[in-house]
Amino acid sequence: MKVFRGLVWLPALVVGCGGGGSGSAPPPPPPPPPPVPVTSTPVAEGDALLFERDTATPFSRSFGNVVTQMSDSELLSGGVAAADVDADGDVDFYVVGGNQAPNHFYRNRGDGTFEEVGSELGLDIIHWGSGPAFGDIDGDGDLDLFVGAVVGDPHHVFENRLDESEAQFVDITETTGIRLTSMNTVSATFFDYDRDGFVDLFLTHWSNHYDAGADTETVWRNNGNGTFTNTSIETGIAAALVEQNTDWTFTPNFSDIDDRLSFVEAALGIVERTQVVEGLSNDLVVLAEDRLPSGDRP
Ligand SMILES: [Ca+2]
Ligand SMILES: [Ca+2]
Ligand SMILES: [Ca+2]
Ligand SMILES: [Ca+2]
Repeated sequence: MKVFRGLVWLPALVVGCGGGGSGSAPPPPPPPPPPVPVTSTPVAEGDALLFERDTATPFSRSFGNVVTQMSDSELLSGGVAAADVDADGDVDFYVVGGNQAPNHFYRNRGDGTFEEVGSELGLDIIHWGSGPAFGDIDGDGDLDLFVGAVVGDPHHVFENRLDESEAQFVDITETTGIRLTSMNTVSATFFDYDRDGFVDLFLTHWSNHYDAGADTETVWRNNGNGTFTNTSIETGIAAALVEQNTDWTFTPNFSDIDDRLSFVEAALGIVERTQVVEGLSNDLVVLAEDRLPSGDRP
């Protein structure tokens, strides 16, 4: 078993020096302290920083790949969502990618091993899948699933009915109202931006081209009845994205960066910029962005 050892970096210590006597000229500043050499320290077996490659975990995903050339968009296919989907106390994985083999669901047995049960759970779809995300869409306490896709392949929304008679996930895409014209849906995340108790869906559509005023299909408000409404324009997100005619968004994330209790922020990762967006009631407002000058944008 190969063991990857972490490196411990010792930060340089800067020691402040006082000085100066009353009534006399201040002494010259002390010379800078000699640099402390940066060293690496092997981490001992059993140390908390130790990571191991678990070769015993059956995570192999092999299939005959007949694709000889892939477009830039097809290269974006893939992704993993991790969550305790069956609520047994350990994290399971849903693995997406390529159209050569079904997506896989790896159920964590709790003993360090996993079993692939994608077919059993109804999640063994084949498509140019991407950006899976778990979220409790219907608020019944279990995690449902959104799976994106690229190059115009269909996305999917699954309701978790593991505790019901179906004992699997059920594809509810048609009834959700989520209709996408974007060719690429690269990644997704759930977040209750309007704080109505139901998680809303945020999608990123890398490489889609837009005209002014276009709908970017980014924000989907959960109506609480199994359907979603596209609120990309009314929230201001669409206007922020179409400014440069091309949607370069991927990896949407949310965090409360300023500890203001009634506000939340969304950071949309974009190739040449990161936006911080503030959510207030039904409105999303761009607070700040770190980006290249317009002349340097692609
Ligand atoms: Ca589990
Ligand atoms: Ca649910
Ligand atoms: Ca359910
Ligand atoms: Ca909501």
